[in-house]
Amino acid sequence: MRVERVALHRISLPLVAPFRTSLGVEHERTALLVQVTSDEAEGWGECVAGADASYSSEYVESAEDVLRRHLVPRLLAAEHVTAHTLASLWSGVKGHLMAKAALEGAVLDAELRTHSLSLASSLGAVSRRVPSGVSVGIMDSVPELLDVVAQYLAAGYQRIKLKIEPGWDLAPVRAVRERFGDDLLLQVDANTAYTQGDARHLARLDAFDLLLIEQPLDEDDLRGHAHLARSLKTPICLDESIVSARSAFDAISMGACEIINIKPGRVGGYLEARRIHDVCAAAGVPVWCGGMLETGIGRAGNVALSALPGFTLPGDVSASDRYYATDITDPFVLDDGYLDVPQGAGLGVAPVPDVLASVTTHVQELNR
Ligand code: OSB
Ligand code: MG
Repeated sequence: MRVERVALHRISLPLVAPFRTSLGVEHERTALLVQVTSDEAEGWGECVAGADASYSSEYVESAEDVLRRHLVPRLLAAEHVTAHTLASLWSGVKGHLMAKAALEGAVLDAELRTHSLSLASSLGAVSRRVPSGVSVGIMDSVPELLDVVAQYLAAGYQRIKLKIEPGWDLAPVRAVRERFGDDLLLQVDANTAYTQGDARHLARLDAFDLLLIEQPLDEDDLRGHAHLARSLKTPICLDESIVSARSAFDAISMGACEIINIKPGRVGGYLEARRIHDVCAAAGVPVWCGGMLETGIGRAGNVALSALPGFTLPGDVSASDRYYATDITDPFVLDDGYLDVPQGAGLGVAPVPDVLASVTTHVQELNR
C-alpha cells in the first residue's frame, strides 16, 4: 500500500458525566484522530493520549507533534507499507507509543479494507460478541456512587470497576459489595495512587473478594508490585506498567501481576497488543481490554481485540452512551450485557462526517 495523505483531526467531545480518577477529572475527551488515505482505501485510527500528561507522558499535542515531524514523514516517504512494516520504519523514533498506535491503527484499517478483512478476524478473534464492563469514577458521596452503579447494572453491565484513591477505597468498595451482593464481579483501579507503605491498608480490601486491584503503585515500580503482591490476597493487575510484550513478560516473571489490562493505544497498537495477549496466554495469565474513553473508532478496535481467546475477563469496553450523547461513529450498543464485534472490513466503522465536523477543532493535512 502506498500512503498518499495523512490528516490529523483534533476533536473535543463532551462526556455525558465528568469522569474522576486519582489523576484528576475529565469533562470532555480531547483526542486526535488519524486519517490515512492510500492508493486503494482510507483508514482511521484514534490516539488515546489525554489532554494532559497525568496518565502517561504523552498528551494530545505531543502526539500531534511527533506524528507531524517524525512518524508521518517516514510513512509518506515509503513506497510500500503495511501495518507490519511500520515498526522498522519507526526504528529511529523512541517511545511515543500512543502516537504510533494511532497511525498504525489507521494504516491497518486501510490495509484490511483493501483486502475486505475485518480487524477481528485478522487478529484471531473467536467470539462474535464480548461481555461489557464499566469503569466508575470517583464520586462525591457513597450514596451517589450506589445510584450510579445501580444504573449501570440495570443497563446490563457485567462487571463494575471502581476508581479508588486514598480516602475513597474501603468505604465505597464495602458499600457496593454490601448493596449488590457477593455475585457482583467487582474490581478496583488506583491509577498509581498508593505507595508500598499502604500495603496493610490495601490488604483490608481482601475482605471484599475483588477480581483484582489495578495499578496500585507507580508505573515503573515492578519490584514494588511484586513485593505488594505478597501482602495481598487480591490479585494485582497492571495497566500503566505494561507498555510492550517484553514488559508484560518481565512483570509476569517477577510476580508483579497475576492479570494484565491490555490497551492497544498504550502499547503501540493492535499488533503489539496481540503479542501481549500471546505472551500472557502462554503464561496462563488472564487479560482484559482496558479503555481510554475512546470514541467509536478506538472502541471498534478494542471490541475486536476483546474477542481473542485470552480475554477471559470483561473489559472496560462499554457502550457508546456510557461516554457520549452522540458518538462520532454509529454507536456501540449494549445488548444483554454484550457488545457485538464489528464484522465489516477493517474497523467496521468510520466517522459520520457531520458529527465529526461538529466536534473537530483543528485539522492538519500532510501530503506526499
Ligand atoms: O486507568 O483504566 C484507566 C480512562 C482514562 C485513563 C485511564 C483509565 C481510564 C478508565 C476508563 O478506567 C476506561 C473506559 O471506560 O474507557
Ligand atoms: Mg487503569
